[in-house]
Amino acid sequence: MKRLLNRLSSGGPVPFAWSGLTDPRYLEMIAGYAFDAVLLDMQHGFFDETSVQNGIATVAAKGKAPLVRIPVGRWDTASRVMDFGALGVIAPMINRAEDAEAFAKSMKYVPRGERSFGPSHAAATYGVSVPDYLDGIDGASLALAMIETREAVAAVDEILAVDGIDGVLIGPGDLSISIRQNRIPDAYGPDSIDAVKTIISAAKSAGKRATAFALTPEHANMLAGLGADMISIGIDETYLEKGVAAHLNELNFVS
Ligand code: 3PY
Ligand code: MG
Repeated sequence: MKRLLNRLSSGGPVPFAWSGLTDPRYLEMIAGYAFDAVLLDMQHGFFDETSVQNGIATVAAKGKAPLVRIPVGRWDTASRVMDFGALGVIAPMINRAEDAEAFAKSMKYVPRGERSFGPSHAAATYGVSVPDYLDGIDGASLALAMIETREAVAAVDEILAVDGIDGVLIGPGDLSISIRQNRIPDAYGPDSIDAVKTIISAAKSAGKRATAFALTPEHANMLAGLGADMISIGIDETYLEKGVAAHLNELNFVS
């Protein structure tokens, strides 16, 4: 558990995978690539309570850190996926300090929070004793608040100031939708890039984690240049698309 958590806080930008597909063999393969963590998406992906439990076990068994994005406002699910062995939780649409406080409370044990006691399975997942799990988890697990609206950018300093919030995660699609008031996203486009820079520097000033979602390698490289600490790269559709296209492109009988 310590080794996986250390990898998440290692110096350079940490690359992680983003998946909404629940098939265990698929997750096993994704976790086999050079990602340090795999995020299982319960907001827009297909993960439900049973498949997220299995997915966490699959990712952890491959020696990678399981992260989970919960649905909006589901603090019960945040605690529950931690009990299943998640090492970090991403909460979407955190728009004000009160949202961040409720989220942080569900993630951390007393005295920092109100996470209810039930760590046996999480401890067993990593082969550590319950006291060791309790000693290590609050300081090292990641409670990441997604900043993806204009309102959230305005409140980012207060959100970052909440004890138990370990950092922010930029959702560039929704952020651009909120800033442009246009339902077609323009991730990292000209209208929202200043907000992205504001979020990253706010996290740096707070001494907390600046993390972000990137669909393309270009955006991931750009975020690394801006100093992001953890960057997701691609989603299931792009992983498959690139692989399938590479196969077909090499055939001399398919145009
Ligand atoms: C966004 O870009 O809005 C996200 O939530 C990333 O999945
Ligand atoms: Mg979003």
